[in-house]
Amino acid sequence: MQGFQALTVETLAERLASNAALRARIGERTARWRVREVGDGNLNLVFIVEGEAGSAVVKQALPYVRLVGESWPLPLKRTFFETNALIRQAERDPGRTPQVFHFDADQALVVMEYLTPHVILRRALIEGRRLPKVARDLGLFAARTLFRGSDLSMETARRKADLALFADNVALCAITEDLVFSDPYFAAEKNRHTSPQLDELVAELRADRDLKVEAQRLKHLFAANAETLLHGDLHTGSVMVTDDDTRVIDPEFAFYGPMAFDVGMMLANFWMNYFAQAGHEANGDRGPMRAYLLGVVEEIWRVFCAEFGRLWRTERTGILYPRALFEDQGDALAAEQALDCVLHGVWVDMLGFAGVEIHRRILGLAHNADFETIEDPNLRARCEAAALKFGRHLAVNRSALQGLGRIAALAERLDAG
Ligand code: SR1
Ligand code: MG
Repeated sequence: MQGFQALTVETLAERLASNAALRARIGERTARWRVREVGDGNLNLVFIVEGEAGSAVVKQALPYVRLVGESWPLPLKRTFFETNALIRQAERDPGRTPQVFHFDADQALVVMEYLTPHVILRRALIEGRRLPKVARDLGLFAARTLFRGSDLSMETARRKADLALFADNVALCAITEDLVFSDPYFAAEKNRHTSPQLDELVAELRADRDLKVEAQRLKHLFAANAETLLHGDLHTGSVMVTDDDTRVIDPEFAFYGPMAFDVGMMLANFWMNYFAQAGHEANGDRGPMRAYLLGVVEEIWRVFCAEFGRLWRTERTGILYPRALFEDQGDALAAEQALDCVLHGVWVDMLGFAGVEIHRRILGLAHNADFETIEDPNLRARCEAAALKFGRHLAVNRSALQGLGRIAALAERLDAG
């Protein structure tokens, strides 16, 4: 076994040359491989490799957080979790993830399909691109992966084995536990809100008892409700798109947690992009884009509920809500009543998770380009302030919120200042 060594653009071809399957896929003449490092995420190296026969992406974990450096060690095993999650997601929603070609545990690397001409969804939204299929694709992805990874669907021994397998993803869960649920709400060392214009609002949020209690209740859910296999980091930087295709990438944070977490994080990132649009107005009128984004949120949720309901009626084969207690008793409405309860629980918690995700992207360590690419600091601060207030409303009032129409109206009011 060779000890771990980080790949470089110069060494990659030689290091992977002995793998016949990769040579067949990329090109036998490895000296002709063209290698670029394109990783712009917070954690890993990402190489695009193109050769005479084809192409691939090589993703390699580093033994530390790339964004911070060697002072923050991080287990290499995250590539194992990512690979296993990709395999399961491909079974549960075929065609929605990149195909995995090769995994090397010692070198913490996974080789997968190079998606081209895809771009990162977050970038496309910042540019004002309206993707016609993305809402439906993401709604279906969430419903299928969350339902099919749970006790609603899985055979219990396999589900418990998976629960144990992913339970070891402790370090990445700890990142979320700290960065999403705690750090934004006190003067944590890693925090860095970049707009001093927000100081007063930030102090208000950190003194907000109701908000802090809700954030901890959500953290409790995240840590203790091992409901299904989550993607774990389902933001718009984890999605690659063309007009016709949507692919979900990067599930290295995968673990068993509450269904509402993936849905909430996903919607939060569309809402943040909505609040950032005012900062990108210089590149053209963003009115239609704003309407599109609120429509995307509504469509994701509608498609998610419809598909979840379809799976509930046709694939409910796990230990939860057994048919013997519901359909087989001749009470046609019983299973529908139970479904409504489950979806209502996801709705309420999803709003809370969305609220804290919005806060952490402005107040915590890991920011997003939606706001960070707004050049005018005052304008950026105005966009961020509106998003922070929106996030607070979602997190604190989640049990009382009545539907996406009211939430869209609130977003429009805050956006208008
Ligand atoms: C230290 S890692 C910071 C963030 O990057 C990842 O994409 C996750 O969102 C994580 O919270
Ligand atoms: Mg990522």
